[in-house]
Amino acid sequence: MSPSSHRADFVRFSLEQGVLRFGSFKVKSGRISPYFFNAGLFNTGRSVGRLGGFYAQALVDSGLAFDMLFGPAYKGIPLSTATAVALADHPGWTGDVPFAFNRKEAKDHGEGGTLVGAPLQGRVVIIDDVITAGTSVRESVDIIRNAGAEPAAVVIALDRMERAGADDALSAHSAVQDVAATYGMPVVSIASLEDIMAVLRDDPALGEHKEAVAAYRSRYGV
Ligand code: OMP
Repeated sequence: MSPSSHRADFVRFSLEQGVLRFGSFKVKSGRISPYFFNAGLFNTGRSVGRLGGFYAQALVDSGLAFDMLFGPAYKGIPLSTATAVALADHPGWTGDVPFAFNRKEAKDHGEGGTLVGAPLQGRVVIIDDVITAGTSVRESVDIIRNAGAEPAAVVIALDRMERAGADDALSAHSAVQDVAATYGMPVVSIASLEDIMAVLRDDPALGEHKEAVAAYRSRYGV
């Protein structure tokens, strides 16, 4: 299957699961968005298993070389776990990929510390859902570097492709482009706003949302 059909399949899967919704949503930037992607709603065994397959496929298609995965707490924890499981079964990948994640609060007893899972080493791929301000990526990069490992890439589920900054001072770049430039590492997404728009164009049942999404994109899109 071609990468573009994986992207359309992922948009349809997210719609089926109620993860991608159309309407009116206030997002982290304060903008009112005509769509919202809530990865926390991939909340059954089958759906999170399939989601892991999409992340694994995006990683294999990217051709990136990496040694392990890191999932930032909290949402990145099931995402990185599901991706590692899916990679183990993926025909395009050989090996058994280690993964790690962080706790939000340090433990002072038992195993202690804030890191759980495999030791952070080598080229580490961060697995996250959406990048809006880049807060979670920044924290992950610090954790990985402090452990002496190398942040190698980020894989996200959806690239919203929107310009960073306030309405009266919009940046020329998106948060995703800023992350890639700041840390000198690729950001791979399973799907993007462009793929959502392609599905809206192809599916008459979704046609009513097309205009609002196109208007949002022309106002804020990169
Ligand atoms: P950063 O880690 O700062 O980039 O923030 C990511 C945030 O984006 C998440 O915590 C979500 O609340 C939010 N978000 C989505 O998950 N999906 C969307 O479609 C839009 C947003 C958002 O608020 O921009």
